Amino acid sequence: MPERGLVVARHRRHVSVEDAARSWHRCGLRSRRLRPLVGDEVDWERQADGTGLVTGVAARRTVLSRIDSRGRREPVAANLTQLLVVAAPAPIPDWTLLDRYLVAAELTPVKAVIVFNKRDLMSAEPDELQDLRAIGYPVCLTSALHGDGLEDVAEIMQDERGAVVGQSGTGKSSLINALLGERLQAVGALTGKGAHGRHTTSSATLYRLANGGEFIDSPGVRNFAPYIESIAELQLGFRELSPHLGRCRFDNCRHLAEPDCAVKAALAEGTIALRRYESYTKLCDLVESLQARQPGKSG
Ligand SMILES: Nc1nc2c(ncn2[C@@H]2O[C@H](COP(=O)(O)OP(=O)(O)OP(=O)(O)O)[C@@H](O)[C@H]2O)c(=O)[nH]1
Ligand SMILES: [Mg+2]
Ligand SMILES: [Zn+2]
Repeated sequence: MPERGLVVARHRRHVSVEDAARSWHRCGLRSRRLRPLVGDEVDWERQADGTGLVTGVAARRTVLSRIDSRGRREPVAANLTQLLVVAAPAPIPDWTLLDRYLVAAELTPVKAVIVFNKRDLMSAEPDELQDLRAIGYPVCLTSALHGDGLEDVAEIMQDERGAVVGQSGTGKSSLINALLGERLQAVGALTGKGAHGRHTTSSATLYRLANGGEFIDSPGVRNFAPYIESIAELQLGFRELSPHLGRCRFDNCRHLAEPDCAVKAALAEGTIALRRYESYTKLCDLVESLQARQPGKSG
């Protein structure tokens, strides 16, 4: 009889599946067409040799995708509800990259939370964060170094399934370690004594908070470049554009140089932050260059 389980780690040729009693099982895949991701709910069967076999993957509520080396969409995690986007005063924030993660969150769709780490190095809150707060993104100020603000992060993760992402050097690993040390329990630790060890080679692993919060972590998830399919998608990724979409003279307005553009009008009025708009135009260029790499795709 198949059982329902949760994929908690993905390895090259097998996955680790958590059963209803929260034990982990090393599972092979019945067919090559099955591509379970961490966060997937799967049907699996116990085998005589003590391993398991995944026989089916349930429909996904969300799929977080990154761009692979050839510019194509590569799914990295399933059924997330939240993206924790980490930035810091140092290294100098790449706000366009941060916006790119926010776009990914809007499109997946999952909630986005901005974690501004290294607050011990911050003299005043940057205007960019104010602009993001103004359009409704929660911002947590933390110092992984001093353990400040971690409770806020844990609280915001309650009953969510997230991923910690962001620019290199912002302190994601430090934050994860601080959270794991204080409030989180590595799911893998439950079966550390088990037959298949601690999954140190996994490409992605699920960790669980005491408060029910979960997050998926792997080096490949933390620094990924989110996939954005088209300019149309990109527009939907900037939430402050939504009241203005459909009000431009041209239906296919990209809000760049077109006349009678409602977005440009809002920008002139100050309703849309210039920095966010500049991010939008930079990401337009990026999406167009990605499309140029994939003949046959347009839009
Ligand atoms: N001052 C200060 N330094 C911090 C803080 N958090 C992390 N750091 C330091 O920032 C550097 C980078 O931290 P990491 O945790 O490795 O950053 P990361 O985001 O995991 O970096 P990548 O793995 O390259 O993506 C390290 O030298 C940390 O000690 C903090 O809250 N305050
Ligand atoms: Mg790291
Ligand atoms: Zn327009």
